[in-house]
Amino acid sequence: MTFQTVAAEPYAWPWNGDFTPANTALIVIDMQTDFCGIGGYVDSMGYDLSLTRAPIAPIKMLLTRMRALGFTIIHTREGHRPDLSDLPANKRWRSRQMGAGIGDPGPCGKILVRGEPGWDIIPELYPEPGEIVLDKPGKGSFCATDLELILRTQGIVNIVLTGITTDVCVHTTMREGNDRGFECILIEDCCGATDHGNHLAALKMVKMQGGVFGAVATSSAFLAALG
Ligand code: C5J
Repeated sequence: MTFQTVAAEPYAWPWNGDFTPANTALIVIDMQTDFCGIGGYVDSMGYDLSLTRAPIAPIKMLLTRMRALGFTIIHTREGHRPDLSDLPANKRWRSRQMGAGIGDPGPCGKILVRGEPGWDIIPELYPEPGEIVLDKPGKGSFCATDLELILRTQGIVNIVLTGITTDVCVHTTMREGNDRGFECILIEDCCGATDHGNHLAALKMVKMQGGVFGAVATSSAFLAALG
């Protein structure tokens, strides 16, 4: 089963038209309570949760369709070991400046610590049995994880990026994937940032230089390509 290309910017994606469930993975990045739930990390820093919650419904639609078509689905979770041995001191210090110290107790348990309630993926987008769940200590999904090994082993060449936040974990993952030769597309309404201007700027950055990191499309354009 080969799909038609996606009406994306700045080019019809993927570049070579080779788009099948066997060679394409959907990555849902960090849809955790800590990033979009009441009392989580982003909420504790005082950011507007409506911005990071906006992609929930569009992701759900994409996820449902791509699950049904047999695409590889990968969920990521940003978080640290309970003993915080993988938490850089500067990352902790910076978060404490914002009143939301990573590793410190909060309304949803210890902030961004594996196994805590706030670190878990939100119920609306919870992984189904058999889907890949990747724990990452950093912003990018390739750093200190086995993501590249999984993608190469599964024969994945195309990556569909969704999740939060557009300008941080989604962008870092897209850049890392692009540098490794993966063909990336960011689904704009399936992403959100803590600042709307940063979301828009992140989309614009992808589209420079003929698609310096890949392409950008709406979920409706992506779903239209799936038929
Ligand atoms: C951040 C993320 N923004 N998932 N993490 O700290 O983008």
